[in-house]
Amino acid sequence: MGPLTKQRTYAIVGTAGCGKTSLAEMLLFQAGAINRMGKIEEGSTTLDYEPEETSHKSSMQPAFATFEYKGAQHFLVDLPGDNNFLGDLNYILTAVDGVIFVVDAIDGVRPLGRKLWKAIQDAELPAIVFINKIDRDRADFDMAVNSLSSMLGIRPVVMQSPIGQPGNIAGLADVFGNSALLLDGGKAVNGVVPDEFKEEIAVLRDVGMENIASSDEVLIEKYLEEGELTQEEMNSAIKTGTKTGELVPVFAGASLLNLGGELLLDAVDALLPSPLDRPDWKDAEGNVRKSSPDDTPTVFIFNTLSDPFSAYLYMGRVVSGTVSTDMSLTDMQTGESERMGNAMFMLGKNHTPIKDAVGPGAIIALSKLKSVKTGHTLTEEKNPFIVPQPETPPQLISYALAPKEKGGEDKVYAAIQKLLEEDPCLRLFRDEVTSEILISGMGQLHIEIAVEKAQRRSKVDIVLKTPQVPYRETIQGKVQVQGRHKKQTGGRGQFGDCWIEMEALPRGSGYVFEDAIVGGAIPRQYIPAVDKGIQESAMRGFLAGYPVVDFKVKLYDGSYHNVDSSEMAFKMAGSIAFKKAMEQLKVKLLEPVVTLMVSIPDEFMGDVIGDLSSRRGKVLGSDSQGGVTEVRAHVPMSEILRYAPDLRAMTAGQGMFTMEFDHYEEAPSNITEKVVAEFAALSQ
Ligand SMILES: Nc1nc2c(ncn2[C@@H]2O[C@H](COP(=O)(O)OP(=O)(O)OP(=O)(O)O)[C@@H](O)[C@H]2O)c(=O)[nH]1
Ligand SMILES: [Mg+2]
Repeated sequence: MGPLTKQRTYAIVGTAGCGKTSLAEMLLFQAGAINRMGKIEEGSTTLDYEPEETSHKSSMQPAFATFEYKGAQHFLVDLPGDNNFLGDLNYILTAVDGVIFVVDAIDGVRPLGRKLWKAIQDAELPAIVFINKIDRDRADFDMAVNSLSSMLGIRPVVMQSPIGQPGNIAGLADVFGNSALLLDGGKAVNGVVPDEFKEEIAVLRDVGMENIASSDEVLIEKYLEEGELTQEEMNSAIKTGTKTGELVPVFAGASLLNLGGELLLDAVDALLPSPLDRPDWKDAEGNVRKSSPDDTPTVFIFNTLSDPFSAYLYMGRVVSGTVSTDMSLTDMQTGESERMGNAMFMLGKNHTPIKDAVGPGAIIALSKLKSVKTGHTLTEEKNPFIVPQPETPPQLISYALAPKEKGGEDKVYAAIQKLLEEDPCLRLFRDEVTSEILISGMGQLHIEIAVEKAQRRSKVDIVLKTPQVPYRETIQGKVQVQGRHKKQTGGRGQFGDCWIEMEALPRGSGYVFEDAIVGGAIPRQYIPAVDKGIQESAMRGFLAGYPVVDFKVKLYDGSYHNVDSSEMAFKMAGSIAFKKAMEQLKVKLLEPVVTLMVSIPDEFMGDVIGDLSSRRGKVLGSDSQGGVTEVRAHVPMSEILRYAPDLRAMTAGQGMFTMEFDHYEEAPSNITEKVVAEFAALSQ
């Protein structure tokens, strides 16, 4: 265990395909953790090792690396860039102390980049920026830097600037020094900034110095008086600015050419915080953990990976204290005692046992645990602490699944169920009535890949059927009805009787139950049964089999029988009352509406907007910058389920989009009719 002041724990974050995994590969190579640089194109990188990742050439789950750089331990997490695989982003951000935010030099910051940046800010993590792919023909470093301020509203300070022409890059210049890395026959060698680039670098230096000065009241005065800051003043201001988010230092390079890696590692060392700098951890009960090796040993499990040897690896971040392999800690969610004996360091799919002990900030893999799951906290039972649960976005889309061969439902269900352990954003349901299997996730690709994985691992053939739109039903108005269940068959009868008032609530309210029984018209113990009967019927829907939402039930009267009343009978009474109320009220179908963000070259804007209105979309706004237009719109989910191929066709493959659930809206009557007819056909 190296010195904790030098230890770094950070995530690599950025939009799809900007080069995060390639960057991690370069960093691992520079640090000597691997002795040859793998390539995405060859499927040979250290951190994209799952077969689905190598075949699609894209990351689909977080990957971890532990390595040493200049005598200090680094814990790196490489994240996917696609929204489909980022449902657990907040879990990862909880586990790290800083971020390398990667931006593609061709695209600059993209719409999803804005969302990622916001998550980093919400997690209060300092970040440094790396502008990658500066070697590419169409790379535009200035545009990429400008997009940082225009899209993210941050004050970038360029620390390293590419020199040369796009497509013919000469190297990297240190903006605040005179040194440069010059490419010579494909290798980067140390040198000085060539004369022809000096002026350009001087301009960047002035802009940077002014930005640095503006971040600090004392410095700005000195700068305005003297027009200069010393190297020491700048370094310390950048360090503080990075911590507060006031300044964001920008580095550059080309991961594929192994250019800029060492400078970036030095920047991580100099500018990102150590675990000791981290603010105290607090839980919902007001308990505190200091990010110190002397506090109570505490580990937060923030991710689960599948592993060929021990089924699952549980990834933990040491929150506080010193964790050694001869220790047992208590799972605070289950009360089980768990051994730390199998703690390991990760390097892609490889792991090595931890020999001694690790302090705060360490990212470790645990295996052979009894009850641990993602989100649990392990600590000493006598001194409790529970890391608050990070938020995950709601599932966006559901598909029905079927086995290729008849009768294979159970096998298909089991195959997907195995994935749930490692993927907190996947949901699996089985309709008790139709026995249909439903899978929900973050998007189409998320579900397709999950199915691909399940097929490979469990050797089943699965057919993915049409996507299911999660419609809802709701009511208008208010009524009072009686639900009476009475049966006399031989011996003991069944009797339950309730009066309810059912009324509509505003959109998004869900379901509210009010117990207004006075004088024991219904005995206490049967009241929850009425509620349950109503909820269960509401789940089954009325119009088209979708859950009924946004309504209130007031239970205000009823009667019972000393012998014949039971929970079951009152549940039936509740269900009867619900159905009666539905028959008398106006029932409406609600459809989910998503916020869609499309980013396209300017010239396609007209086509894309026209197409969105034909999908009943409402454009909320658009922004154009650097030749790229970003359109935001509300669109009913049913109209946009298969948007990817259409957008590709419309924009010659240059369009990108993300979407997330926004709200429910009353469906137009033609849609309602269609959905009701489909349901009727299914239930025949
Ligand atoms: N020319 C050039 N290509 C690069 C560079 N860095 C990465 N690439 C290529 O860009 C593509 C995407 O690289 P990845 O490393 O998979 O990017 P990523 O950000 O990890 O992608 P996701 O994890 O799928 O979001 C691959 O084809 C890489 O070879 C670079 O500096 N220069
Ligand atoms: Mg990747």
